[in-house]
Amino acid sequence: MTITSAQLDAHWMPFTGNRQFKKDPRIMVAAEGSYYRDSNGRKIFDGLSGLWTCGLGHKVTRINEAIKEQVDTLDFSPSFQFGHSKSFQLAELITSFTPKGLNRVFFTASGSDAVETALKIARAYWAHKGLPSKSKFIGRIKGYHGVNFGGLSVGGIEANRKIFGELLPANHLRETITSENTFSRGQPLEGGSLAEELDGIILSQGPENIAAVVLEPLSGSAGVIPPPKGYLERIKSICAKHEILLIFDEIICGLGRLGRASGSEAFGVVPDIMTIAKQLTNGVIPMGAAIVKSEIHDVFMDVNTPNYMLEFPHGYTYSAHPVACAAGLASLSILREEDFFQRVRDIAPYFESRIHELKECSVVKDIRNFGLAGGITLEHYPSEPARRPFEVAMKMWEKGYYVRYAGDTIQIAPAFAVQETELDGLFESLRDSLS
Ligand code: PXG
Repeated sequence: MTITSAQLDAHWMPFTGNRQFKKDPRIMVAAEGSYYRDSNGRKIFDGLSGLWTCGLGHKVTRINEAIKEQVDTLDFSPSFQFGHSKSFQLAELITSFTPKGLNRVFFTASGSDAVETALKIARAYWAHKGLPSKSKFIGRIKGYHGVNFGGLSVGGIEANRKIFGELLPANHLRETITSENTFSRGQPLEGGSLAEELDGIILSQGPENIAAVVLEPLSGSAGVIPPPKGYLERIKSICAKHEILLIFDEIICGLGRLGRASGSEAFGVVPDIMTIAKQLTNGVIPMGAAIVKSEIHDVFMDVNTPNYMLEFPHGYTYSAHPVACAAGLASLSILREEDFFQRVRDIAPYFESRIHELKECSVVKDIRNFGLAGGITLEHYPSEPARRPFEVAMKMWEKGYYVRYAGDTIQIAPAFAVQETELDGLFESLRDSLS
C-alpha cells in the first residue's frame, strides 16, 4: 500500500531527519526472524534487533499467541488500585533474572519512564529517611537515559540536551573512551581509574546533596562503550562510601544482549536500582520497569500513614498493562527455557572477531564490542560528525541491511540466534560500504 505525501507530512517522526526521510522513505511492511520486508518487497537483515528490542527475532509465535489470548481475555485493567494476575507473575519472574536483593518491581510504559521512576524513587527514598537535601544526580558524558527531563539531565549526549533549557541539577563523569583503549575487545584494560573522578565530584557537591549516580553499565546509544576493567567496581565502592544510591540503566544491557541476564551480572557489580525495558517484551509491546532493593521499597512501606494512603504518588496509565505483561511472561520464559544468554556467549567471539576486521578500513577510528553489541566510530568529515554514519547506513540499506547510525557511530546488535553466515554477510557489506 503506498503512503501519500499528505500522510508522510502528517507524521512527525522521532529521532529522524524528517526532511531527508520524507524525500526517500524507508518503509517496513513485515518482519519475521532476523529479517524485515520493505515496501519494495526487499528482504532486509535486521542488524539492530529493531531498536535493541527484538533479541528473540520477529514474529515469535509464543509471544504473539500470548498477546492474542490476553486481548481476548482482559484487554485492559486499571493500573491504579486494582490488579490482574499477570503483573504479579511477571514481577516475580523478573526478580529471578535480577541480582539477589533487587526484588521489587515498579512497571512503567517505556524505558524513559523507567528512568524517571528510578530517579523519583531515589529522591523520595532519601526524603523518607529524613535527608531531603540528597536530591542531585551524577551521570556520565555520553550516557543515554531516555528523553524525559530527568533522563535528559543525567544523560550526557549534548546534542539531545542543548535546546531544552534548564534541566535538573546533575554533574557528569567523563566518558571512558581514551586514546589508550581504542579497538579494545570486550572490556578495555585501561581506564578503570577514571572512576576515581567520582570521589572529587561528590566532595565538590557534598555527599549530603547527592541522591544517586546513574550509569548504563555499558553505554549503548553512544556507540557501545563497555566499562573498563575495575571501573564499575570503583564506582560502586565510592557510592557506598558516601551513602549514595547507584542506579544501573539496563534498558539495553539487560536480558541477554551482553550474554547474561543483566549488565550487573556480566560485570559483577550490583546496583541499588535497575531499569529495564526493550527486551522485556521482545519489543512487541511497550513496557519498562524499575527494580529496587527491598530495603528501598521497605522505607516507603514503613511510613506511618493509614494503609489506604499511597506510599508513592507515581505511576502510569499503562503501568503493568495486561497485554504487555502477557508478552513479557512469554518473552522471559523463552529467554530462560531456550538459554539465549548462553547462545549470545557462544556466538559473541565470532561477532567480535568479524567486527574488529573492519579496523583495516581507513575511515574507522575505533571499534568496541561486548556480547552481541558492537559500535564503530567513524572519522568525521570536517565539521560534520553525523554525515558519514548516515551515508554508510544508507549504503547498507541499499544492500539490504538495517544498521543504526547515531552521532559519529554505526551500531550493530543482531538477534540472539544470528548465524555466522549472516554475520559474514553483514560485515562484508559493511566493509564495502565503509570503503
Ligand atoms: N535508557 C537507555 C539506556 C536506553 O537505551 C532509554 C533509556 C529510553 O527508553 P525509551 O523506551 O523511552 O526509548 C533507552 C532507549 C539506539 C537507540 O539506537 C537507543 C534507545 C532508543 C532508541 C534508539 O541507540 N534507547
